[in-house]
Amino acid sequence: MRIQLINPNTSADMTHAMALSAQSIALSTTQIIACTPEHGPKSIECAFDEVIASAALLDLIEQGKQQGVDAHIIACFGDPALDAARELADAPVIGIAEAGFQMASLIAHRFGVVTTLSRTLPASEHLLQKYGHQHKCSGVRATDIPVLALENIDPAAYQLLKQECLAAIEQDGAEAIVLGCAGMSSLVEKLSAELPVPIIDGVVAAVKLAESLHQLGLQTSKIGQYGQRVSKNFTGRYAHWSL
Ligand code: 2AL
Repeated sequence: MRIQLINPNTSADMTHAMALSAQSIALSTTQIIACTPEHGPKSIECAFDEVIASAALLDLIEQGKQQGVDAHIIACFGDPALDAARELADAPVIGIAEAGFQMASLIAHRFGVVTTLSRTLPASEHLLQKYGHQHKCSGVRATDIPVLALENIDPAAYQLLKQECLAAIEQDGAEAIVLGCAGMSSLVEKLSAELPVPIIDGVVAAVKLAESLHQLGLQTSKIGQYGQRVSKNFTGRYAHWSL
């Protein structure tokens, strides 16, 4: 199968790192098509970044659809534009936050989330509520490590991340940890070796969910919320979206 792995920020280095994680876990018959938008924020760390990134992200979903990919992954922990992408796509669209929560809830009574900036805490809490996972979550913790500082992470920042994971386990009662950023994907092995609970990276969780859905022949439901978007004219730079 072919999985389109979209990094919605414009950092090509981050795309490369997550593509390596995805390919390392994927079946030999799975091809990962990693893509980076040309226009948009270098990293996504607030609601403004998400909204600006979403337009280019939807262009990439359309591109993947034209290429006939079998699944799309939105590899940013805010799951930006996930519902809109599902309206657009026929193949499954998986957000890494939802994938991480789903996987964690299967193997732990309660899971913690450890993410980047404190200002993103309400957004993560909001997603937990939206997906109905808030009762399974022991809490969301921030490290205040900026997304781009996760690339070639320095030892002090790594220790901070590990300390927050430990605090989630020891103080909040987390029995598994969901990593709250696609940029943490390359750290999952090291953290798993050093911490006493399962550590879940949403990128590889999404790859495995995509492969399962594909093998089961399951597509996005086109009845109801994720049905074809409403037909209308779009103007100006969005004229290509006219239906
Ligand atoms: C992210 C992420 O996964 N990619 C990005 O640009 N920002 N998440 C986050 N919590 O800041």
